[in-house]
Amino acid sequence: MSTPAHQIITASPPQAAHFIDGRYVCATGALFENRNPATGALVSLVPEADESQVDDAVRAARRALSGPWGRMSEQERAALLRKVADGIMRRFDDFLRAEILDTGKPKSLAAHLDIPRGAANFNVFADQIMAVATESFRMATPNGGQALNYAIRVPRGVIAVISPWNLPLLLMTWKVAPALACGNTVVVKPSEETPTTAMLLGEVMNEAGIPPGVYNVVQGFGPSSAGEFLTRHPGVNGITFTGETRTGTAIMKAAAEGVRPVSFELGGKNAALVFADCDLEAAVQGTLRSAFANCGQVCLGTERVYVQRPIFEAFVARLKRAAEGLKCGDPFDASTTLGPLISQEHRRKVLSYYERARAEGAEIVTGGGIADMSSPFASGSWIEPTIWTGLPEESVVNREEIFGPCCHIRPFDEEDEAVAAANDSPYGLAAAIWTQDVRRAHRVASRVEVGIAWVNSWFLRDLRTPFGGSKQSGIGREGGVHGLEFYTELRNVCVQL
Ligand code: NAD
Ligand code: 6OD
Repeated sequence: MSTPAHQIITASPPQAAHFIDGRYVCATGALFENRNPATGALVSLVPEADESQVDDAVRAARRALSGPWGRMSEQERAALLRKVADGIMRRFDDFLRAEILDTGKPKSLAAHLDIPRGAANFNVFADQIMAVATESFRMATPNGGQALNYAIRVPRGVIAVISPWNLPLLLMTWKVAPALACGNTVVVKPSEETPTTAMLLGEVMNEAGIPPGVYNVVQGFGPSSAGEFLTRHPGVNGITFTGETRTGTAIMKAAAEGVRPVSFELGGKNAALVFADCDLEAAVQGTLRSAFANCGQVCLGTERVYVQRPIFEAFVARLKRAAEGLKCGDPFDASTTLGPLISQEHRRKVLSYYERARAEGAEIVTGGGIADMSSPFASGSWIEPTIWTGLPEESVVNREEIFGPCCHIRPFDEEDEAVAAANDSPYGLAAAIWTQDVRRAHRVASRVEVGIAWVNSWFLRDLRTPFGGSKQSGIGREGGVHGLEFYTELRNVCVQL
């Protein structure tokens, strides 16, 4: 790749950059601010990719398809992916620090979830690709002979990966790892809120021996910026996206040009169904995590809790006490359990729902406002964990995804009523079912309209299982072998014997 005059190219990562064709590229054009949500302090000035840089990245990815990468066996690719996983673990502290500064999430969460999962994603898809089998059929031919049909899986080509800010490394590598395992090349557009770990991964890719152009990163925003330039680029063969349902609609329109396939993990308005026969303390602790982990910014999180009437009062009282025990504070302090929201803008959105809940007549069990923080956190986007009761099902707060540390709890009497309420949503991502009755657990799990039903647990992940959403929560399933449908194409070979 020649170096245009407006670009500075380096081998090791600066504070923020694109990663194109195996090198860091810092454009001297438009820059945007990346701020630490815990303090409001500037983390880095990030270059915003223009159309020509996105084009550079896509071209690099296309060239790499016909280079050494395109000729590698599954074994060779799997071995490289394991080295990437090792590289993430070797640089654990760098990734951890970057993720905490970009998101404000507590170290206790990032160190146990985000960074280890970043590495695990590469190991699991290295395993999976070694176990892929395809079908074959022997047939009689009209001339009395025989033919053998067998299918092979071929990479789709250049995959655009558009990722969100809530679990940046985890969700980006969840797409990059299967894409690479299947032999594709990628151009990643991380969220503008969290540009750093995708960039750091470039150096790990180089150290692991992933050929230049296989993994590329362009920084920027969505509409009229890097995200849109990438999804509209005719050199992209498929788009995998995690984010809001509304954004998915825009990306699907871009994908229609050129009839490109999409794989979408979108929003949710997830329900927990807590039956009177549950282990109450387990249900309370599970709901505490599902409603408030990552400051409520988990797509699988619970925002609607349905509790059977005999235990309603006890459940509300216990969840209130547990929520009030969450500790806001320095994200780098191991005892901190609640970080800030991702940005002031997102806080304004979440607070508008807090206002709306009041206007719609909610009883505020706890929270409802901004968390009071002292220096240096006073300028961060902190917010109180909030629990409501008493809202009608059709209230806006009970229907729209808020993506903050809040939930509404409503009593129910009969199982059918709880299932109907849980299913009364345009979304269908996840549900958590709390009961000790095995028959009820299986029955309800088969009736809730979601991609993932957890029984007596939440966000317990086996990466070999299908992951995705029903209704407006997604298109397709990834995880295990299920992503093969998106990341590869089946080619039938018919051999006259
Ligand atoms: P978002 O949709 O605003 O942004 C996600 C990404 O899309 C960002 O990189 C953004 O720059 C990019 N983007 C925005 N508009 C675009 C466009 N027109 N063209 C191309 N790219 C565009 O989502 P977010 O705010 O980053 O994340 C929160 C949302 O993501 C929530 O709705 C949450 O439920 C959802 N989410 C879903 C899952 C899942 O697995 N289902 C996982 C995590 C987050
Ligand atoms: O665990 C995963 O693989 C996954 N995609 C989780 C999504 C979490 C949403 O915020």
